[in-house]
Formats: sequence, structure tokens, C-alpha cells
Amino acid sequence: MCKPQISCIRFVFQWFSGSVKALKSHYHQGFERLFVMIFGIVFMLISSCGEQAPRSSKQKDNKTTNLEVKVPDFNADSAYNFIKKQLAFGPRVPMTTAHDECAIWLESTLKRFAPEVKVQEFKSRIYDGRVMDGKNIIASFNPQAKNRVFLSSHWDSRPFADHDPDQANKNKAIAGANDGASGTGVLIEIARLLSWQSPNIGIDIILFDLEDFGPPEDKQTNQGADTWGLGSQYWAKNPHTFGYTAHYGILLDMVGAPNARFPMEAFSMYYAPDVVKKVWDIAKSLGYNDYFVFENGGYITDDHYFINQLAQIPTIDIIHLDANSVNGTFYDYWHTTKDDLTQIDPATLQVVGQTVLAVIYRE
Ligand code: AHN
Ligand code: ZN
Repeated sequence: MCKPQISCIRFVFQWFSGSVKALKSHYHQGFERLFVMIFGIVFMLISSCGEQAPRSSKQKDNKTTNLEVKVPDFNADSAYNFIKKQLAFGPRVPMTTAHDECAIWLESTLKRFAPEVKVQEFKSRIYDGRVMDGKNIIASFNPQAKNRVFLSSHWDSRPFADHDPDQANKNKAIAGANDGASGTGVLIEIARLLSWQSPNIGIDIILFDLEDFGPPEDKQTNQGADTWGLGSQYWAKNPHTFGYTAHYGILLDMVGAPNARFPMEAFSMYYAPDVVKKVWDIAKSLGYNDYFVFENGGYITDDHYFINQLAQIPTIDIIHLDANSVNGTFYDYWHTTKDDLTQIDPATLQVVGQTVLAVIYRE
């Protein structure tokens, strides 16, 4: 944007000095009057050249406005209640009544807040060869906008507590308060706030199904990573609208435990380092750097991995990682029967929800 302006001024200057020389040789008298006229023309030309560059100054204005834009206040109690509501159905294990009923509730709740909600039904083969029905639920805000960002989580819960220390619990389904319901609850609260105040961009909230039906611990020997994230794999190959794309995506996974720590997950850093930096910087500016820590996390095969790989949309995972936990990767109660409502801390929901809101409203 600067270049044309500089060359324009240079052109006018050259033209001006050339004209003056020519006029000097042709007219000896009345030169002063002509000089005033030429100066006037030059002035007009410079002002009209200046009009070629309003975009850069406007862009700057926009940036300032976006930093000053009012970001809605995330309501952690409301998010907590959305988590509680999901848990009340029982474990949201695919092909169960609880799963069916929760899908209906998610759809109708999002329809209260979003102008467009789509339920993408699909079938997918799980690790043992059985075929399962799944539903990805997608709420779109500002659906016509070309500039889009998506926010996502998984809403299904794991059919077995294979990491439970008690052998008797290993075949029980988990409540999935943190693993599944926490991210979904935060996103429903964000949907509620989006219905009150629209940001400048289009937002899609995508709730993936069948994320957590990977093989149980004792059957994992020959299973590939693609036994996880079945809903996101389906969506990445069959987006809910033809040719769908977004500038970037944010996945929330296990965002509700007390004192959660979100290191910079390694696939996120590989595929979308700028998005990680943007989100972590905003979290820091809000005083949340005890949660959004500037440390490198390991590689997690989560929904974002498949979206990066298959849909090529830069997507990050905000995920609670803890290398010192009993399982060596995730928080202590991961895939245990203890992943229940008692493990949800509204303070953590607040940190994550407010950070994501600041990110999208500043776009
Ligand atoms: C693997 O352990 C391969 N993926 C974990 C993804 C996950 C499960 N997130 C929540 N539950
Ligand atoms: Zn899980």
C-alpha cells in the first residue's frame, strides 16, 4: 500500500520539475502566475494520489477497534449448568438412549441461540469392526460470512473406564464430565452469548460425536490412531456445507478440572503455531498464564489432528495435559469413573471461556 503512494509522489515531482524547466525557457514574463497555477495542479494531483491509500489506514483503525471491542462476560455458572444437564442423561455412549436424548437436547438448545443448526448423521466402523451411528451437531452464526472460525469439542462419552484403578469399574461407561461435557458446556455458553452480540466474523460451533470409542487399553496393540476421532474424521471428509473452510479452528478437550494446565500441544504447534501464539498471548493478557502455560506439550491424536490432516484447516487443541499424572499424559481421572461433576471447577471454565471469547470477538 505504501509503494504506489511513494511512486506517485515521485512521478508528480519529476513531472513538476520538468514542466518548470520547460516553462522557464518558453516564457520569461508572467512566470510567477504560471508557477502558482502549476503549484495548484500539483497539489490537486498529490491529494488525489493520497486517495489510493485509505485501506492501510482503515485496516489500522479496524485493529484498534477490535482491541477495544466489548467482549461479552463468560458466565461459568451457566456453562457449569450446561455440563450438569448433559450428565443428567447418563453416559452419552453412542447407540444408547442417553446418547439419543442428549443429541436432541443439544440440537434444540443450540437452535435457541443460533440461526442455523445442522445435525450430520453418519455411520462409522469402530476398532472391533462394529458399525456405529453418530451425529455431529453444528451451529452456525453469521452463516453467510466468508470469514469464519470454528470452535469444537466432542460430546460423546467413553463406553469404558479402562484407566480406572478399580478392576471392577473398567467396563463401566464414564460420566465424561471433563472428557466431553466440559468443552461442550463451554461452547453452549459461548453460543448463548453469541446470540446476544454478534462478532465481526462467522462462527461455527461443531460438536463431534464418536471421538472416544478408541480401543480399550488391553486391546490397543495393533490399533491405529484413526480408531479415535471418528466424528471429526467424517466431518473433515464431508463438511456440513459444500467447500466449507475457516481461517482456523479451536478444539476444547478436558477444560473443566480444577487447576487445569494447558501446555502448547505438539500437533497444534506443528500445524497452527500462529493460532496457538494468538490464543496463549490473549490468555496471558487476561492474567490466565497459570492455566495457559508457555510450555510444550506432547502430540495428542485428538479431533484437531484429523481436521489438520484431512481438511487442512489450521486447528489447535486446548487440552489439559499432565505428564506427572497416574496415566502419564492426561489429568488423573482421565477415562475413570471419577470423571464426574465433582471434578468440574467453574474457575477453569471461566478461564477457557473468557479466553476463547476474547479471541473471536477481536477478529
Ligand atoms: C488418544 O489417547 C490416542 N487420544 C486421546 C484423545 C482423547 C480421548 N481425548 C479425550 N479422550
Ligand atoms: Zn476420552
